[in-house]
Amino acid sequence: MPETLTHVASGKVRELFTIDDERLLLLASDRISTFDVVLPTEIPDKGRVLTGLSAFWFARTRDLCPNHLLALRPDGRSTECRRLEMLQLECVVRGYLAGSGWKDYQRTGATSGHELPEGLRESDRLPEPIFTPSTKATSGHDENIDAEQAIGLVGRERYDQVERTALELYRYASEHAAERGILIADTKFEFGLDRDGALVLADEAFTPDSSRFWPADEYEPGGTQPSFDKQFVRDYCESLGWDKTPPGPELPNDVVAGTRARYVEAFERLTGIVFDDYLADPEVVTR
Ligand code: Q0N
Repeated sequence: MPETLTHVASGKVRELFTIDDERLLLLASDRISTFDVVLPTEIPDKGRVLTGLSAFWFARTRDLCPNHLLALRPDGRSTECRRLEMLQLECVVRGYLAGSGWKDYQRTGATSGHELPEGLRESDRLPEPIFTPSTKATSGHDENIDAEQAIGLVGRERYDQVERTALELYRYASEHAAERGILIADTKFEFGLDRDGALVLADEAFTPDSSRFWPADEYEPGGTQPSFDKQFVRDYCESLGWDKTPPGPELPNDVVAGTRARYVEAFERLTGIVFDDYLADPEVVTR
């Protein structure tokens, strides 16, 4: 008999279902978004790449922080997760100055209350990684907030624990990735609490959808950097002169194939595992 699952939440490219009182099923689709718009064309195996990468990082960071992953299903794109009480905070760590961090800095010289040195250029590496929490926007963009505002949402002790944990996770993964030619410019985590009030890493971890991945060999601060995974899609969309409002354009086969190859390349570089071996047995990433 097929399972009957109740839908609990949808993101742009992922969905969450209830399995029972304690477990959720997180399903990663092959949909891709660019300029905040989900495109009508899918990237084959993108959901499997992201699921495998998350499971890889969860397995390797268990000692830094427990996580919600209970089981990786044989399809390679769905995972059973512990149901948690989620913290109402987007936990962002930045090692480089990009996106909203760069925008904040240009306006104010700071981001999320971190005063930064003068004269930084777009995409510069920061003197040290910083924790820049934001609100969970129900519509539109998350808004960067400072420590005081974040403490108002989760309390001081929890804030200190989340900041410390997020920075440790980022240091571990960014060093691992940099040794393999990928810069993790920034990354977003979601944390929850289990029944005992223990902090648990949830959602996805260090995927190209939750992070900015840059090819290290093309890194050139002083402007925007090419995206490791989505650059072909962005370039193609720019070439059309599309106004970046929905609906997005269909992607031609060569852009789909090139983009799929980049996702697979990120997976293989970061995990050291051949992607076909993951497809044959997803558990290889957790061993
Ligand atoms: C949860 N989100 C974020 C689309 C929606 N382990 C968990 N327990 C309870 N709630 C959540 C999780 C997780 N992960 C996370 N919403 C609920 C929104 N996204 C997540 C991906 O799917």
